Amino acid sequence: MLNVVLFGPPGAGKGTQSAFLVEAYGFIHLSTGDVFRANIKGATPLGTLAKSYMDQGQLVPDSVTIDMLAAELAKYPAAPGFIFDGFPRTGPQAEALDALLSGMNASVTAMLALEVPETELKARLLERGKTSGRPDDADPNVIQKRIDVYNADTAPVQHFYEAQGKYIGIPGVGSIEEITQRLKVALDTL
Ligand code: B4P
Repeated sequence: MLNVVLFGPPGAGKGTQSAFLVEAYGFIHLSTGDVFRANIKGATPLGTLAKSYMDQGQLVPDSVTIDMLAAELAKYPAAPGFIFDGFPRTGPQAEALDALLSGMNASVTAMLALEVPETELKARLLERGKTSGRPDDADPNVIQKRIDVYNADTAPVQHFYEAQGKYIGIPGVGSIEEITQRLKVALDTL
C-alpha cells in the first residue's frame, strides 16, 4: 500500500496533480483544503471556524485539522493507499499522521514535494482568483500571508521526512502533463 504526502507551497499544484495521480494509481485522495471548503459550503460549525482562518491566509488550528483528518481516514478501512494533499502542514500534524497510520499498520511511503518559485505561485493564485470564487485567492495580501505562513510553519515539515529518508523533490514548473509525468516516474521507483 503506497501512502504519499503531496507537498508544496500554496498554488504549487497539489490539488491539480492529485486528480491525475488518483486516476493513474487508484489512491484515496484526502485534501484537508477540500474538506474545509465542503464544510464552508455546507455551513457547518467546522466550516464557520475554518473560514475564519482560511480567509485570512492562516492555518486552521492543528487540533481541529488533525481530528478532521482522523475522521476522514476512518472512512476508508480498506483503502488501497492514500494521497495526502495539503496535510501535514505543521510538525504536530506530521507526527499525528505517523501515529494514525501506525494504528492502521501502515506508514507514509514518501513525500513528493512540488518545488515552485514564489513569483510563479503568486501569478497562478491570482489567475485562479479571477474565477475560483475563493476569497483566499482574490487578495494579493492574503496570498502573501499564505506564502509567509508556508515558509515559517510548513516548509520545515520537509526535514521531518528527510530525516526518515522519504523526501523526494519534484520540479513543479512546466506544463501540467510534464509535472504529472515527473511524479509518476518518482512513484514508480517506490
Ligand atoms: P489548499 O486547499 O491545500 O490549497 P492550496 O495551497 O491553495 O493549493 P494547491 O497547491 O492544491 O494548488 P492547485 O493545485 O489548486 O489550502 C487552502 C487553505 O486551507 C490553507 O491556506 C489553510 O488555511 C487551510 N488548510 C488546508 N489544509 C490545512 C492543514 N493541514 N492545516 C491547517 N490549515 C489547512 O493549483 C493552484 C493554481 O495553479 C490552479 O489554478 C492551477 O490550475 C494552477 N496550476 C497548477 N499547476 C500548474 C502548472 N504546472 N502551470 C501553471 N498553472 C498551474
